[in-house]
Amino acid sequence: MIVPGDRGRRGLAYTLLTPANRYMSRLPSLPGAQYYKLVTPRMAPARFGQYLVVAGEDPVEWPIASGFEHFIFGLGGDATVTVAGAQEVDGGRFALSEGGYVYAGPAAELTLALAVGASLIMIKRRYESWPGIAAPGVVCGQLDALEATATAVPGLMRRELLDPANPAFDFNISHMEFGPDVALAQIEIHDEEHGLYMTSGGGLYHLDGDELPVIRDDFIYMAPYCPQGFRAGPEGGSYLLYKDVYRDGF
Ligand code: UGY
Ligand code: MN
Repeated sequence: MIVPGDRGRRGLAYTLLTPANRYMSRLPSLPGAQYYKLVTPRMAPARFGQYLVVAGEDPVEWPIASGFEHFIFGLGGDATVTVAGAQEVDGGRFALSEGGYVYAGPAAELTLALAVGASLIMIKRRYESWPGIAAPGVVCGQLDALEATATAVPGLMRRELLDPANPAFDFNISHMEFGPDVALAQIEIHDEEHGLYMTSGGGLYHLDGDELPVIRDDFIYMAPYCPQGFRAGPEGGSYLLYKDVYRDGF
């Protein structure tokens, strides 16, 4: 029987969470907002949290204490991230609208202000240090302003929101952009985990032997070693991809 939410799946190595499967959670700091946990470390073995936050009928201000690194990506509407002590832009105030993003390292104290109509993705992770390398500070940017670079697959471009050449980062965020019917070159099986948010179009995702249709606003968690592949549909597709990097898996 077809019911809302029938595309959602929980496999041994992945979850597919569609908008129809989401079920709202609450946080004391976000009265009236919609707060969805897309994945957290309770979904073993995930080592990060990824959340969808949608403002409610009133603006909210959310003070976030230091101790974790955060990545915030604007999906729509207006939000402001203030990082205490960060002077990179306008005294540490970063305006976030669609496609805007902020990374703040584990020492940062943030305040996230959501205007009515704002929606965003947040990623939270305990920073994994590496000897001789200082933790990153603050990075901000705009997806459209980043150069899209070609990959070995014709028709597949990617934009890197955090510098993939900088080993201070223990994760990267890439925007993967597939032309019509373009596919990843292989079924990948690797140690790194993924949080994937579809930003446009759709296609067929191969996840641990299952072939599942995915569309905009779907979320996928892929555990380490989850076999994975993607072929975009006739309109192409794109997704925002979290991947842990530069650490040895312990
Ligand atoms: O970089 C990656 O691991 C990427 N190719 N994986 C993915 O898109 N599922
Ligand atoms: Mn991968």
